[in-house]
Amino acid sequence: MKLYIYDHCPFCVRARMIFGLRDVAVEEVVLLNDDEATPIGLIGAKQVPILQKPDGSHMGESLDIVRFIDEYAGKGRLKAEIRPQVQAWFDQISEYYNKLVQPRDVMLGLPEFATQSAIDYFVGKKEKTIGNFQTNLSKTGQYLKRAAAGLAELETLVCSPDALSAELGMEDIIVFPVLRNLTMVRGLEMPPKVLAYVQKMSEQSKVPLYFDRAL
Ligand SMILES: N[C@@H](CCC(=O)N[C@@H](CS)C(=O)NCC(=O)O)C(=O)O
Repeated sequence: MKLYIYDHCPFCVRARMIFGLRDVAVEEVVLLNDDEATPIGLIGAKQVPILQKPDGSHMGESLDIVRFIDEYAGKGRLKAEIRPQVQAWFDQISEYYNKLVQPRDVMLGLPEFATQSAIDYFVGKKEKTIGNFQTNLSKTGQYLKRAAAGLAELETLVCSPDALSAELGMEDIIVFPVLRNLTMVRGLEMPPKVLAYVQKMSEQSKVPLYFDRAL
C-alpha cells in the first residue's frame, strides 16, 4: 500500500499512526505542497492523506483510512467513543494551534516544501486565514500562554502514556497529531503526563516528533 502525505499534515499523521500502531507496512510518498495534479488525479480533490489500497484503488479522508486499516490489520479495534471533555479540548485548540504551527511548517526543511513554489503556495493559502506569518511568529508568547492553559486541561484527561483513555482509540487519533505538531514550537512546555504520552505514542505509532528542530 502507498500513503500520499505531507509531513506537517495532522490529518496525514492520523493515517500514519494506524500503520505504526497495527504494524502494517506502507510506503509513504510525500507530495510537494503545490502539486495539485497528483491528488486531483487520484481522488478528485487537492487533499491528502490518500491511501492506495491493496486492490489499487484510492481512498481519501483520514478517518476512513484509519478505520479501513484498523479492520484490515485484524488486531483488535480502536475504541470509537471520544469523551466530551477530549472533544472540547480538541475544539478549542483552533484559537492558537494554526497560528503557532503553520508559520513554522515552512521553516523546518520538510520534503513537501522542497521548492520555493511549494512554500509560496502554502504561505499564500494559509495567510488568507491566519494572517501574516511573521506577525504570527512575533505573537508566539501570547499564543504560548493560551497553549499552556489548554495543555494543563489536557493533563487531567491523560490516563496513561500508552493511550489517552484506558485503551487505544479514536481519541488518540485526533489528539496525538496536534500534540506532535506542537513539538515544533520552541518554548512550549508540555506537562509531565502529556509529555510522557506524546513520547510513548510517537514510539508506538512510529511518527517522529519535531523536538529536535523546534523553533
Ligand atoms: N477531511 C480531510 C482533511 C484533509 C486535509 O485538510 N488535508 C490538508 C493538509 S493538512 C490538505 O490536503 N489541504 C490542501 C492543501 O494544503 O492545499 C481528512 O481528514 O483527511
